[in-house]
Amino acid sequence: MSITIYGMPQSRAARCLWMARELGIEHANDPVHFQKTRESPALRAANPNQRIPALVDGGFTLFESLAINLYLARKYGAGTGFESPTLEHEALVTQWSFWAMTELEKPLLGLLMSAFGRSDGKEEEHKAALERPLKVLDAHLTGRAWMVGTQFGTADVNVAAVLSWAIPGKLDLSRWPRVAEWLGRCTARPAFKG
Ligand SMILES: N[C@@H](CCC(=O)N[C@@H](CS)C(=O)NCC(=O)O)C(=O)O
Repeated sequence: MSITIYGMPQSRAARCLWMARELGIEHANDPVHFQKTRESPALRAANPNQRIPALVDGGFTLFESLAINLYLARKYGAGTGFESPTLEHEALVTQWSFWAMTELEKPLLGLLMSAFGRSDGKEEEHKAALERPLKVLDAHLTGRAWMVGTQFGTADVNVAAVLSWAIPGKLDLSRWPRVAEWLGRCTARPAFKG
């Protein structure tokens, strides 16, 4: 069965490419540009929203970056730190993945766009919106190395993949030292850099 991840690496597809590399999955990348998503019939077949990323795994298609990562981990993570040993572990991985998308992504995107010269004039609003979730994350990471359980895993990839926009978005994380330190460890992984 062949696996293709649609989407240029400089997009949300990076999240799924990171996960695929962590899992050591053989995969192809069709680097559909985010400005040309409507020009790819193959992408449309995989994702009717015509957004990247999308996954094709044999005859199965899936969209939504973090849902793709949850699927890849569940399907290909057996015997690795990406396998959830219990229902509760899996539930926490899901919880933090949804949390990253709903609490972090939008304000981070605002800061990212601003750093790329496309400011919406709401930088202070975006920073204010991040205060509460970053405080929660900093408290969560107190006394623990990784998001869920004792090993680097799916929740780390999903949350760090979203939060990594803080780096190009020039968000100063020094007020949340455990977040900064954990994000540094996640983004130092060869599979992230790849
Ligand atoms: N929630 C989706 C968002 C996907 C998304 O908006 N992707 C952007 C690129 S990073 C895109 O495809 N933009 C082009 C478009 O909307 O036409 C996910 O995480 O997969």
